[in-house]
Amino acid sequence: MKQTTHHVIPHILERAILVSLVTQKEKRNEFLTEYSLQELVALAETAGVQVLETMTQNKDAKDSKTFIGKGKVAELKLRLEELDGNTAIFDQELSGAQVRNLEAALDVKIIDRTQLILDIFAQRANTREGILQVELAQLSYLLPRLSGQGKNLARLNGGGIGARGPGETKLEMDRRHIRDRIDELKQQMQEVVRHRVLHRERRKKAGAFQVALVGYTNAGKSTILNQLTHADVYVQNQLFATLDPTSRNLKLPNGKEIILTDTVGFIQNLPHDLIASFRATLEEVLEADLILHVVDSSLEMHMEQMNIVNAVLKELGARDKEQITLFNKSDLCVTTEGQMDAAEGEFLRISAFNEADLELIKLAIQEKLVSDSKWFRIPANKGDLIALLYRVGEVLETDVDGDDMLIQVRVNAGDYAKNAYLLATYEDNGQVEEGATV
Ligand SMILES: Nc1nc2c(ncn2[C@@H]2O[C@H](COP(=O)(O)OP(=O)(O)OP(=O)(O)O)[C@@H](O)[C@H]2O)c(=O)[nH]1
Ligand SMILES: [Mg+2]
Repeated sequence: MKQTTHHVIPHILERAILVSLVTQKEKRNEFLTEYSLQELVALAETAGVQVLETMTQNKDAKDSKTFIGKGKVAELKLRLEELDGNTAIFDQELSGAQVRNLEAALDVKIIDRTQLILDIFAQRANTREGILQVELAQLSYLLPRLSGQGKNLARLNGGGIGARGPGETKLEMDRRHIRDRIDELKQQMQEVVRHRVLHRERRKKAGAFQVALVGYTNAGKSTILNQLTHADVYVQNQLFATLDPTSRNLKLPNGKEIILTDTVGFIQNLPHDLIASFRATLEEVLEADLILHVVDSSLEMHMEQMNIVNAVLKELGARDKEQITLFNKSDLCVTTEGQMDAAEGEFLRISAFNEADLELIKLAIQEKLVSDSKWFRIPANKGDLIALLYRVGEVLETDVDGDDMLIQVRVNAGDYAKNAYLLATYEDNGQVEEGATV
């Protein structure tokens, strides 16, 4: 049991004991559940909660009424009284009935991991899209947890977690109102999504190579974006510093520009309602030509984090994207060969604060960009095809060979397919001389 601060800190709403239940099933992955509880402490602190102590129960299965067992509920009640706690935060998702039963037994505010994460997102949201997405996720989470028709949400009126966020005034509504609000939010989201899709299509039309920074929260994604593009994205040693995607142009050593996008971080047990609500944002990842998977290699847990990120990518349908793994924060640790074996495909060992490493990242992107392209050999009498090549993709390099023009293009698959009958015969595979390559 971890003892932490017991004196009352003014201005802090929640003084909480954090509770985790390890069932037989989860026991197989003890390392992960232990780490999950540590992460819950970090999440709670990020949300502005004073963490009093943590508590774990090992049990065959969860209790359908109170989640943890009767004896553990009594122990928790005692500790909350002793430490003057007013909140219990559970590391796993609770049902509506479990929340009500625990509230009745303990007479404190009951929060679960999902609610805590949603609360942090609510605090961070500052774009219209982000705000809509968070409210949608919060209400979708809340709806099935309300009991009976017209049950009011009095327990949410005290402020703090569960009551914060864009929808806080709206939360005093019954189910029907919540349902109406969800519909309304979905409609507003459609408008935002339409904008985003338009924007994305414009970028795609422009033929730009798109690279997404993806990874576990706090891995260093925003730092890398800032370092590479001199953007000023918020960087903080905390979970979920970034919520909205930010895109910036990045010039590669060969002079070509690509678009680099920073995205929201992942975490284990990322709430399902959140993934669903954030689909529009996460689709940035699906649009990318290349994923830079940022890993905080200074953490003991980094392999597990990598696997979690890959699992979420799979869920999003982005598993087959080309990936370069960036083992970041190398300045803090010695990375072993064994650690690198787990990376899928290519990897680089870097520190976001090392100039030479930043160059390596740019070169690695450049290499992907070039390997993604085709060469065409256009005879002098087919000059009209050159204009077409500029339309079906991004021209990377041109050269002259006798009367022929050699053109390297990163083609947009769709545009190229439509024109393949004109262009395919002019594809030039491997006949390019040295010096003509980038
Ligand atoms: N020592 C060291 N610290 C780093 C490095 N890269 C990032 N950091 C630190 O790690 C912390 C998190 O960095 P962010 O860039 O905010 O991480 P992120 O992946 O964007 O995190 P979220 O937006 O919360 O998902 C900050 O305190 C950074 O200064 C690195 O290479 N070395
Ligand atoms: Mg970030």
